[in-house]
Amino acid sequence: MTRRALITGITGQDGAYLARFLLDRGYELFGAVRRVSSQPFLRLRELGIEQHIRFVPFELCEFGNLFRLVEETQPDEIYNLASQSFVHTSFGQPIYTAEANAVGVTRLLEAIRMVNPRIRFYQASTSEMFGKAQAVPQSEVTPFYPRSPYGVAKLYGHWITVNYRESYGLHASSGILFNHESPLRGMEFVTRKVTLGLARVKCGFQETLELGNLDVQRDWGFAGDYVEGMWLMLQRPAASDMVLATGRTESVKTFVEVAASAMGFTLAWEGQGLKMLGIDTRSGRRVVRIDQSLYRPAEVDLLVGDASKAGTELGWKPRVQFPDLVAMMAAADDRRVRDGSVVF
Ligand code: NDP
Ligand code: GDR
Repeated sequence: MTRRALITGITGQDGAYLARFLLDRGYELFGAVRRVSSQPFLRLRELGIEQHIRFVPFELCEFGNLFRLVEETQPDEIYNLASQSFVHTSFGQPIYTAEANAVGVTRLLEAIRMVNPRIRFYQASTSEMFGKAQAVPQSEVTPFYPRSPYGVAKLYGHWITVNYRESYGLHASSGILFNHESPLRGMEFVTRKVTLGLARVKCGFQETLELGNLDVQRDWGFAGDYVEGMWLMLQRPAASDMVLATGRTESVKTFVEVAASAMGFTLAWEGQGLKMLGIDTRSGRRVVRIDQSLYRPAEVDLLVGDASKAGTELGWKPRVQFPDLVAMMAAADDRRVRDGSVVF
């Protein structure tokens, strides 16, 4: 029998890759989309799958809407990828972030409990819950210490998922995913900002690339690998929580260096702290500058995940390695900027 899935946040990076993954496995797919005035379907169009998805109106902050959505679509599986996902914005919009990322999860779980408690549920939890990391590397048993309104709200989303599993027996899993990137990554996140910015600097459309804290370290994987892990979690007989990560951490500075090299720059650093500059030694151009306003009120300095539970129980492991990920993103933005294709 054809399985039916509902993805919230289908217009985002992970939504696009997960949609393609599920369509390839024969799923009937509903994409929950909120009304926005801009073009929300660019990623799905880039993957050539827009026409295979049935779109349904959706807003995480409206219980009635969520209830009707679950009742009308009657899915076997729900993947809750929708959220206010930008950490920096959460400092400026902490209350909305909590409404969407914390209480929004409860609304969806309540709707599932009322409509059909047999629906399997995936919650998009995050390594940001580890924040000021209490152990290195971080695994399912590492204590949480979030450092932003985003991380705090997601931690509520994580625990309410655990709570509905334990209280009502829902098949509800929380995937604690470390950063995962791709050519479809939003432009506000640092990896994509770097690859797009450098491509624009290279073509003369932008003077310099302005960045915040370059010393922070992240465990960066490829989004296409991570959506498979989400699906595998829902195929298990019993729900549980799992870390997905590569186990390798790199600084933002290293990401910039590898991306610059892939774009044909020869980057050297001059100066210290806020005065640091990234110079292209061939042309003498100042390619990278530091902008203090891009620093966060509280930072997450080091994340590196231990995904051995997912390896053992799901047989999951990431395929794309860090240098290949950077090269993939750099090549995509270099091409997009050169041929003037749609940039999102
Ligand atoms: P994106 O920012 O690319 O996508 C977020 C999605 O959420 C978009 O489809 C957006 O819709 C939707 N959305 C935001 N607010 C609402 C709302 N109030 N009601 C309905 N829909 C809303 O995120 P990613 O694809 O990168 O991430 C997917 C999920 O995984 C997110 O929850 C994120 O927090 C989490 N996560 C991501 C990681 C990563 O490294 N990518 C790591 C760990 C967790 P619209 O297009 O209308 O803006
Ligand atoms: P993150 O991703 O906060 O880890 O959240 P982001 O790419 O925004 O930041 C990573 C690190 O880079 C530093 N940084 C900058 N960040 C941005 N965006 N822009 C800059 O100019 C810049 N300069 C330095 C940041 O300070 C930060 O330390 C992502 C999101 O996808 C979340 O939804 C998800 O939960 C986590 O990853 C895991």
